[in-house]
Amino acid sequence: MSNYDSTQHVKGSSLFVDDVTAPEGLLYAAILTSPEAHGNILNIDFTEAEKAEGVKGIFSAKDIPGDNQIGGIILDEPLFAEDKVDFIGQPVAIVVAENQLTAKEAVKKIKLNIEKLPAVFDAREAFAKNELIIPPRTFTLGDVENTWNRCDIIVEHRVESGGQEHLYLETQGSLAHPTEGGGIKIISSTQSPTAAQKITARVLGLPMHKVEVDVTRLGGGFGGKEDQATAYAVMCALASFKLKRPVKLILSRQEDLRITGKRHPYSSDFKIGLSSDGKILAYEVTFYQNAGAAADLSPAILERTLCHCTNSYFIPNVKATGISCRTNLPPNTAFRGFGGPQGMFVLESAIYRAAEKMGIDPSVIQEKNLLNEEDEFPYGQKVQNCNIRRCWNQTKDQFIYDEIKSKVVAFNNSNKLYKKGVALMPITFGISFTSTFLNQANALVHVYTDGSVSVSTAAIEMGQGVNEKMRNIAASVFSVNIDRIKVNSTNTSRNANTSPTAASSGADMNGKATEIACNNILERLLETAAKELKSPGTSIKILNEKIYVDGTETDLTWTKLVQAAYFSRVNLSSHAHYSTPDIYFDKTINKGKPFAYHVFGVSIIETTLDCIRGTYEIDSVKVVHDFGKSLNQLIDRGQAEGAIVQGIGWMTMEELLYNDDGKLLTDTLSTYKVPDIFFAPKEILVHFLEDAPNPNAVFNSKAIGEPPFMYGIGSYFSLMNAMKAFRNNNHYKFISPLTNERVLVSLYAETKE
Ligand code: MTE
Ligand code: QUE
Ligand code: MOS
Repeated sequence: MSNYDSTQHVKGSSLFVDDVTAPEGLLYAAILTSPEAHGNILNIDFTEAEKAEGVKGIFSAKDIPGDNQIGGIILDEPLFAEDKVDFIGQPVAIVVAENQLTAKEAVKKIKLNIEKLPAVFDAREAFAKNELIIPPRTFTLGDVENTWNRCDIIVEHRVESGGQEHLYLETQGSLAHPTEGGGIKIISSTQSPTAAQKITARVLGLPMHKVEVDVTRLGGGFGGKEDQATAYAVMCALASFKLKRPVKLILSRQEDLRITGKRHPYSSDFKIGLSSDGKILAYEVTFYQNAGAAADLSPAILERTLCHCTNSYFIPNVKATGISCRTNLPPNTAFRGFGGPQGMFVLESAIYRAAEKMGIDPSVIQEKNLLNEEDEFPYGQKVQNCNIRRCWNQTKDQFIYDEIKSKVVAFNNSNKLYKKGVALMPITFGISFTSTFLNQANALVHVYTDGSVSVSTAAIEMGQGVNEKMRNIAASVFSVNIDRIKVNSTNTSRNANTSPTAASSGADMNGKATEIACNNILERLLETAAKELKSPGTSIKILNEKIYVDGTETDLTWTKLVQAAYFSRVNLSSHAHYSTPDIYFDKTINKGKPFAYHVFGVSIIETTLDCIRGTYEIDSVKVVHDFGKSLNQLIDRGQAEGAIVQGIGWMTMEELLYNDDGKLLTDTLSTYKVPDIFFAPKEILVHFLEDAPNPNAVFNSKAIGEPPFMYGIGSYFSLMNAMKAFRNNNHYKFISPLTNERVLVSLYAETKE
């Protein structure tokens, strides 16, 4: 059961940014950030800080040789605040000193004089003030307006979902040092080395070839280091460039919690219309996305919310509007699911509410409206190789849903103060970046003369096991022992113009590029073998490091063949590029075929509620998931289990609280709680859907990183059902996270409805 890195991880010898052996003359940086959510900078006085012993330099907006601009999609985010601040935690300057403590102490000596301005923290309030990141976008299918009069049941409601802290174990950080000729090398904990390279070049006024970014691995990213790692890489690079010394910057946990953006909170309104037999005829929804103070990836995240707002269902008439609202919070960013979970939660709430009104189980509506082959999504794509009904039926059969259900009913009939709930949650998630140009990757493969193989790709290892998957692929193409395959760090000099490792497509696309590069070399090796063995190339096969002619083993082995190829001056290296075929998306009409394929699955979640205390347990999560033909079952199972627990955390216990000034109150791990081993489901059963090869990804596999996160949404409705069993005549509001406190208050609150 060994993953590539597990031995090193267990020994503590894996290198994260802060573990890299300190280069000679290393200096340490600390950040001065805004204490106010909104205001004008009247004056900054560095005098006292500059005088402190050990301080080597202080850098702010005025010291930037190029552009003070780190925006990715929209150019709206300065590296350092210039004359105004827009959120608490916004970087204003960095102090660089002989050691970290000196740098941090000197930061406290800077006098920052800010004139406070009124601040906005609520998305709807920002919308009312027309504070938008981009103009609203609407996806439509059919015609909702002319459908309402045909509906037997119509329900409308508001839905709130909260933010979420990424809580990667390794905080944001970077180490930069000058290279000869005025260049910079950066070691960064980033999912997007190319973004770090490009934006460093922009801020320093350098060509991109003078900036090299290297990433060995991340102690977790979860989307939080897709856009937001860049700032720290650039800060280190700037200081290093100015001082001609290596500079390191590592955020403390509390700084990281306070400064960095999170999953976007959404506030949404829905209206859903159904026929009396439970067919969804029309769905209208408006999403108010709390973007924070700058765009970051918000427009792309909103786009995915709109794409996934109908989840696993076919709805013939849809009108979905997304509004990205600018508030005075740290810019919110990518987080596993990338806006998809927020979209799906609203529709599941709508189905729940409709079922309540109809007096039926939500699963009746869910099942009736599941996608069928060639059904159209609001973004114009038709679903193909649709496995959602297979997953649904198998989940219900395999885990005997009817029995689970009747046991829950029996338990609730015989218990007054404990109640159980159960819910089904189907998921459908599109794979590919909706920005089509990002769907490309490249790989560089070398076979060395001793038969060992080195693979370099754009894929960042962040714990998701992508390196092991690349080894699986290379070992499989060459048919050699996996120990021969080494995966290198991701480096912008070996792999250029790379997309972030995101959208669950890292293993998919870089795996394809690796496969192509390995096949290029294999083809040349087979030619060499043909010459050596004086047989036609078509008769030759490599199997488990031995060379066969027409099925007969020869004396030639993998190592001998590689050496023969070298002495014949055959190229033993290949650089390959892959771009996902046949996808496009027209953002002017919001139609196209944005996704290479979809991932499907269904979960059953059982919960038990203590109706005196409002506390609860997640009893079990039972899943049938479509992994395609899994590249690595152990990794994929781990991804599913981790995502499920993270999704449950988002829906139930993870709560970000702020004071009236916009200061984060839950800025320690004693106040921001994530699921631990005690809270995690007592049982997680993940069944691999059989016979589901996916022709649209490497080795018939499917992406796994994000989709299972959304199974966690089922925990919310499972708990709602348990609450309903306690007090039936109540319409609970749709507000997540459903913390113990919120459950308790809801169980005993007066309702007006
Ligand atoms: N798993 C671990 N252990 N750590 C992570 O940071 N990130 C998730 C997912 N699984 C993450 C993870 C996210 S947000 C994405 S997009 C994918 O991994 C990225 O990797 P992949 O594209 O190779 O699946
Ligand atoms: C899913 C994603 C991303 C995405 C679209 C998805 C993502 C990402 C971008 C992106 C980045 C830079 C751009 C842009 C889009 O889009 O991670 O237009 O300039 O970075 O569907 O995960
Ligand atoms: Mo994942 S949110 O696409 O990094």
